[in-house]
Amino acid sequence: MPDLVLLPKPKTRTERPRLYKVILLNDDFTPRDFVVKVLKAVFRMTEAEALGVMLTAHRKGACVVAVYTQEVAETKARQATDMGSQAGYPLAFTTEREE
Ligand code: NFA
Repeated sequence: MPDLVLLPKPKTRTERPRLYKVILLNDDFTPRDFVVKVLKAVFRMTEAEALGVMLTAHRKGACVVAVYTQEVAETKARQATDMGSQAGYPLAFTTEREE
């Protein structure tokens, strides 16, 4: 019996996870400072970052907030949308798969 048998190295491929964008949608009712508060709380943004994202959504209709794996993106979009609902606002975040 040989002491050592060299086996072929298995060819594994580690695929990168698909990423999902969280998108903030503009509406006519949610106060600007409330949107900023939610962005800071859920997405750990600074005041300046949150203000920039809020203003872009306000002007253009929507703005990408951040990119995560599917589970994290969907959870954060739900948490942020829920904060608006709880306060009586139609604030909405959606997720979209990246190309
Ligand atoms: N358009 C809202 C307002 O003028 C602010 C807003 C910005 C709401 C971005 C939702 C998203 N009060």
